Amino acid sequence: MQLGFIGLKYSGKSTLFELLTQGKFESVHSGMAEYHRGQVMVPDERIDRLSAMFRPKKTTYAYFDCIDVMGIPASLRTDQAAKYMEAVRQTDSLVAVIQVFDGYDAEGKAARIDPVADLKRLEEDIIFADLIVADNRLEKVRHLKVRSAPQFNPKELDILEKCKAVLEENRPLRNVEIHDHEDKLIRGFQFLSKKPLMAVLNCDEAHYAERAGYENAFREAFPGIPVTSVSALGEKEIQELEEEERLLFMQELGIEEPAIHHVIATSYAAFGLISFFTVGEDEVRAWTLRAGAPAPEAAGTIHSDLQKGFIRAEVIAYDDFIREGSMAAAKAKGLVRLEGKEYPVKDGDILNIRFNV
Ligand SMILES: Nc1nc2c(ncn2[C@@H]2O[C@H](COP(=O)(O)OP(=O)(O)O)[C@@H](O)[C@H]2O)c(=O)[nH]1
Ligand SMILES: [Mg+2]
Repeated sequence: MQLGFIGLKYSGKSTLFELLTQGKFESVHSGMAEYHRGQVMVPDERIDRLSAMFRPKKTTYAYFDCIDVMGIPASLRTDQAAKYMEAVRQTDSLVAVIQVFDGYDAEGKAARIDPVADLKRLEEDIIFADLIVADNRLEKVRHLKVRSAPQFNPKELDILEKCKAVLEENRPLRNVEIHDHEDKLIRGFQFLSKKPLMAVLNCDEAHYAERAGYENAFREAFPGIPVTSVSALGEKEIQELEEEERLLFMQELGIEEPAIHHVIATSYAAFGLISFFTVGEDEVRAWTLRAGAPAPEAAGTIHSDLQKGFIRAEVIAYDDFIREGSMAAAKAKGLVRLEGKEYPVKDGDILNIRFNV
């Protein structure tokens, strides 16, 4: 799962990115764009608990790959911006970072704080970028049609025209019903407005105290876009402190839990994700999975061989396992089930995949 941070210039994308990746990231040059890529660990007390029980050689949390594009220009509607957007296009889901602190806006003027207006502007920009992609492809497809070229696919023409009509009405593709067979034809274009989106209101201390008001107004304007608030700079400044001091400062800033907790919780809801676990003496590990995905897909997350050779999954719910205290006790009570290819994996399932290669 890869997340792309988007937002107007100076909204605090890099500050939030550095906070969530704990400053561990690498620089990547791709075409004209430069971006930072890092991993955001998914904090999970269940993993801590399982790790304490199994005492494995290695404990691995689930993680997201995140990218933060450097030097996004003030206007996102230029050729230069299009190149930066290319990097974001490769990601699965988008995190919109919105400025809720006194500072400067993209044009260098004193910022006015208006999260609803900022997201509207951002949506318009990504819709505009998608329209350029759709138009370019439409031109080519129409050309193929005129020439009666064998590559011409009337279904592709249909779906592109449908997308273009939506975009021209200034609507994102996210909310449009697109069938799987249509989706296959346009997946390669990586439309930005089609990617799941969540928003993070990046507040300074004063505005953080009023976050409920901003969030409510935001939810009213964008009911389909999950939103949460952080105080990225404030939290980043206290990140280096010792635990005790950190808790004290957090209290002072009115921060009840670290940003990573509610950003991750919001992203799981926004992007329709769950976590499942694998356990053993070698490794206790959490994995992210699309909610509702069947067991073989979970197996494929671990390794493609496990999906190809999938036979069955041994499954026990985390709560059952903790209550019984050991796999042997759980098995004795019949709580470890054997599930087949159709089984939809649940959040907190502990899986052991049976497979042959
Ligand atoms: N007061 C305040 N300033 C912030 C906050 N977050 C970021 N900034 C400042 O705003 C400027 C732009 O932040 P940056 O993360 O580089 O924005 P980006 O252009 O979206 O990557 C920097 O000077 C940050 O220190 C915040 O929560 N409060
Ligand atoms: Mg930046």
